[in-house]
Amino acid sequence: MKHLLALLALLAFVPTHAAERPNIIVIMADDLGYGDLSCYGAKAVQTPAIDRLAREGVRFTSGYCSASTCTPTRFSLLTGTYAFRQKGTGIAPPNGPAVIKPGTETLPGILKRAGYATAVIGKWHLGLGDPAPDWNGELKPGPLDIGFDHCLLLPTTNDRVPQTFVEGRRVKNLDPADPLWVGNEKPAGDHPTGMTHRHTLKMDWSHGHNQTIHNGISRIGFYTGGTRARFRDEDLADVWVKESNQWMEANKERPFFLFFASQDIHVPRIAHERFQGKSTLGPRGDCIVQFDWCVGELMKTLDRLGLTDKTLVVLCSDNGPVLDDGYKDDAVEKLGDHQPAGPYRGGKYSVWEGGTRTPFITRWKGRIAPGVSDEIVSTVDFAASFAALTGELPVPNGCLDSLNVIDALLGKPGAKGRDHILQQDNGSGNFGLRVGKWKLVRLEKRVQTQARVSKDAPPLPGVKHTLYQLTADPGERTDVSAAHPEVLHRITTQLDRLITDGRSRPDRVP
Ligand code: NG6
Ligand code: CA
Repeated sequence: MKHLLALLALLAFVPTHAAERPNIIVIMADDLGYGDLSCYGAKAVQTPAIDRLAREGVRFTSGYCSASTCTPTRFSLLTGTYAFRQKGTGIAPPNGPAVIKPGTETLPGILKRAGYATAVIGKWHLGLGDPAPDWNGELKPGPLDIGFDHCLLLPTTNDRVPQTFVEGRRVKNLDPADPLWVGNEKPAGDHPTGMTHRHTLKMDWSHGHNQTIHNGISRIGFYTGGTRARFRDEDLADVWVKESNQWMEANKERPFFLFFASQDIHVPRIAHERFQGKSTLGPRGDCIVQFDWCVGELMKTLDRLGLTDKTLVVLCSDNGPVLDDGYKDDAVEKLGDHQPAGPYRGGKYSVWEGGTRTPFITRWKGRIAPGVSDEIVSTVDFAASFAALTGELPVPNGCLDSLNVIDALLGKPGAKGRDHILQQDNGSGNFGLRVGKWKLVRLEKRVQTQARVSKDAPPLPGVKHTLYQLTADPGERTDVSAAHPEVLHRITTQLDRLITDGRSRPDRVP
């Protein structure tokens, strides 16, 4: 009887689906464009480690992130829901609260249910605390409250204050005698900024980024204190790699999910000294080289631990490329004929293809047959897809836009990806919707109408739709809406429904 009960108890934990439990590593670059890797055609910079991943796995030509800025893409990656459905998911400010509330169904939460160890290491940029981060106390809620059991974070962005790590729920190495203060107003007294001490900067700013100076670089926002807790930009890549390697080693006996969120190649682009000057593209290219080195180090660890055959690795980016994003770092001057977005139009901040169609590679040695796939897949799909892989299912009212495209992600012959991909920007109301070869672009516009009573009244908002045929016109140059009114109507209606329906994942189907 005792044995029977023990057996029943054990069976209760065995998932009903035939689950596989590979380790899963999502490596997300920051601001890396479709054309920025040599395996995607770049000539001015070489990325041998990522090229190896691509050779050993599937390189997607229609892999997307869900938004053209960081916070909304990361929100959707972790929640499986389009960011535009929730207010406050635009680029998070230094003192922004936690954007993902505890209780939300999340990718790490699903994988935790499946028995995974879960960690996020690197850039967070999804806010901490509620209603604001308590930098000197507990930073709660944060990653540990939405499904991760370990984290080492750059809390916002490398150009936003503060330049300190967060480990678990605390600022790492914070000296209580030197509290950390973060704010929007310049503190009283002698507080050098990028405006007052511009001549001292090691990298000058071009727009914004002229407030508190740290490590010779002025940032967005003000902060004081926390001196012992501050990092050097040059050391970030090494810290992420070391922490990830240790964490993977410590968790090698159980399935793990690692979200490796590099700040490369976001501004300020300050690679470690050993990578400086290693590309002809200036600091932007050097950071690509550094990012590639990180990928190589993580793969070496998998090899050393004998985990390469047991690990699904996914490489992606959080939004498309940008050149001058606020610092004078020669990104424009040294560009030459390098095409950061490949053949695509636009980049970071836009809903043209360049904004979200980004490098996307999956590798699972021995399991994924190497190749190139034109199937449409998105970072918003990780939640439902990895759930399916591990024998789980998102709760019916969660992960509202995450589709199970696991077979396409694993490159199975004949497997279909998405039949449509919705693209958003930072939340301004602009959208792209690609359906097969068609791409609809909806841009908010300000229209003048009879209804305006005086010239001082605000203009009424409106939207403008244009249509492109991507096979003939991948660069989205020629609006063909007049020639294809029925397609325009069909896809506009589809976009309106995607927005108003509140979800796009069928609630009953895995
Ligand atoms: C913008 C910043 C830009 C970058 C971006 C967020 C200015 C002028 N521009 O507001 O430099 O920080 O926010 O980038 O301050 S993201 O990749 O994290 O979304
Ligand atoms: Ca980004």
